[in-house]
Amino acid sequence: MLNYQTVRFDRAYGTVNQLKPSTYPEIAFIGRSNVGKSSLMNAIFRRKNLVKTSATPGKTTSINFFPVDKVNFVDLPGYAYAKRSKAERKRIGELIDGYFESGRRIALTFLLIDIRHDVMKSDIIMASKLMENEIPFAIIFTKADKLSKAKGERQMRELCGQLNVPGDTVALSTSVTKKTGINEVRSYIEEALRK
Ligand SMILES: Nc1nc2c(ncn2[C@@H]2O[C@H](COP(=O)(O)OP(=O)(O)O)[C@@H](O)[C@H]2O)c(=O)[nH]1
Ligand SMILES: [Mg+2]
Repeated sequence: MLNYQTVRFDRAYGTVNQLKPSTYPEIAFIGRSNVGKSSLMNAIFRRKNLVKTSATPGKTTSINFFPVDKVNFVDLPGYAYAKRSKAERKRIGELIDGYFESGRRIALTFLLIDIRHDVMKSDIIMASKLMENEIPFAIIFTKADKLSKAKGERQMRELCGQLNVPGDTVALSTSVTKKTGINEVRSYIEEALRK
């Protein structure tokens, strides 16, 4: 079992060239701006605000590494944030693509999707890039507290269909406010690291 008490912030990378080759397997978190990546990482770590969260989207514009024992947790910048300049969107797109295309030791990527909303084109593109690059990934539906259990389960099936991912893709749902689904995410991380 990973000892999450050892978690710390290592460093932020603003360009793909700065990335050093993977020393440890990586667990990556990707999704739209404001979907809940940083909040989920804090919940997994049992930390309040180690990973900076924000009510306003578009805050993370770098790739941030958080080592836990001999595993690196990676907070990626959010995509699809309309209020960024065209140049900034391009830089972030290149950063995300570069991370997934540079042959790193990615043990698992969590693609986060807000359980309340239809997926966006950018989510479908992201899922297809993960598949293209043969990156192991699972879906996490965030903000599950916003829907009833039955509605949430229907929505998970519906959104997996919209994403065009294989039928056996693992999909979990989480709520950081109600602390549900977090243990399942931790277990799935352990499973992925054993492979
Ligand atoms: N209700 C609810 N709000 C959440 C949840 N996860 C994140 N949020 C809120 O969503 C906003 C964006 O979260 P953040 O973690 O910064 O998203 P990021 O941009 O993907 O890193 C913040 O206001 C969070 O408090 C959740 O499970 N339930
Ligand atoms: Mg964030």
